[in-house]
Amino acid sequence: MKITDAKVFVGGPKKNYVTLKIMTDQGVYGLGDATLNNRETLPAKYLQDYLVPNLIGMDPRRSEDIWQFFYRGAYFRRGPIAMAAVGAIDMALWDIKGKLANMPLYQLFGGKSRDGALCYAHATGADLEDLMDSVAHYVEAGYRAVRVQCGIPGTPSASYAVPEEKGDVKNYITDYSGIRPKVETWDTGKYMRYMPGALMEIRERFGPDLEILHDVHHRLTPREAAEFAKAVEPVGLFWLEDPTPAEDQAALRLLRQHSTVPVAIGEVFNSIHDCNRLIEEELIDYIRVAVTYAGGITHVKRIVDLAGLHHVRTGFHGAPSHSPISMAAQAHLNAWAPNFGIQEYLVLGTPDCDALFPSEHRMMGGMVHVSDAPGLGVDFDEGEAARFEYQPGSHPVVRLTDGTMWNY
Ligand code: CS2
Ligand code: MG
Repeated sequence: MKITDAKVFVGGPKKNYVTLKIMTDQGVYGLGDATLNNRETLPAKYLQDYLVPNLIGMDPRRSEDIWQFFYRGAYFRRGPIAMAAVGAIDMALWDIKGKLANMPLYQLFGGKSRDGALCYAHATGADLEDLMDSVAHYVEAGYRAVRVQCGIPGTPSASYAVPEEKGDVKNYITDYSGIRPKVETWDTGKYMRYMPGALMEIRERFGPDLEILHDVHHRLTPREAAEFAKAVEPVGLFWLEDPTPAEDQAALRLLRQHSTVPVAIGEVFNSIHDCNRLIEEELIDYIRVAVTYAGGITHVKRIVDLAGLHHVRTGFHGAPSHSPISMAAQAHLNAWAPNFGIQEYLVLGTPDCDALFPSEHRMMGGMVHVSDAPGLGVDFDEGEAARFEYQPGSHPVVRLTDGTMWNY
């Protein structure tokens, strides 16, 4: 069996998805997602110029050897661009494998460990009352877990994932009005003084059963993170996400010494080497990698197994950054993983997106129910894809109140 061709598409509704389609001499094809928010053309070029020409003629069933060929074969390896490209190939090869076996992928991993996978939505508010309305909306829609982000009084512009106007939704972080980023302001002191009380008010309003998550988006130093974690402990968070910059694996030691708040980190990690110490030292409770830019199913499965040895559960990244293809790959991993924790889930549900990526994966009662179709269980409509083209966009950048650049 041989790979005969592979095509890369960039574009999508309100989003630049990078989609890989691998064709074979037996008519079976596989799909992969190489989307890398705001840098979408780069994994596409890496695929087109370097990986796809090598892929033609290979046996698609040898997914492990192909992964090793592209990983070990690159002297300058790893990083989000290369790992997104390798990850897309890997997903597509698993899709082909499942179709050849006539089984959904979760069966090839070891079968289902659960019927539905708990997921969380993003509630956002320009201020706390606005955020309460947003939380209520998701609770009414059946979600049992909600990530909460709100504006900080006295901070001059919206901060991470917070809408500028009351009632607006801030799920899509990218601004497609151009390549130059908007500037957001961050004030650590105001945030640290305001947010613990705000989180407590949400807990009091919605009661003990709602799972509440909060994302700091890498903005605190280790000492500040330890103080913040201690302050939010009475809220009973499901997790505190990215309290410190992700580059520093030792940063969480101080937080661990001062607080028992569950910690989640890893959405920007690209390999097991970015998180092995965090996992082995049991400095985190949830690992947030995404199959997209952490090297696909083959590599993420290794991370999940390492995590399982150390009581670390999964909480895969599922921002609208990912296409329904990698969300499908994660749905299969979530159905199987003995150490599944939760899934961030925002991607399904817009009619344009569903038409571009038809699938039977279903969200019901705040849980994702995996499709039983062979392979990934998601398709890609090339006719629909022709309606969209690449649109340059940018995340905001962050400055402190005196103008100093800070972590987005
Ligand atoms: C976020 C992301 O979902 C999350 O937890 O941290 O939305 C992140 O900001 C984006 O993926 C950046 O592209
Ligand atoms: Mg995050």
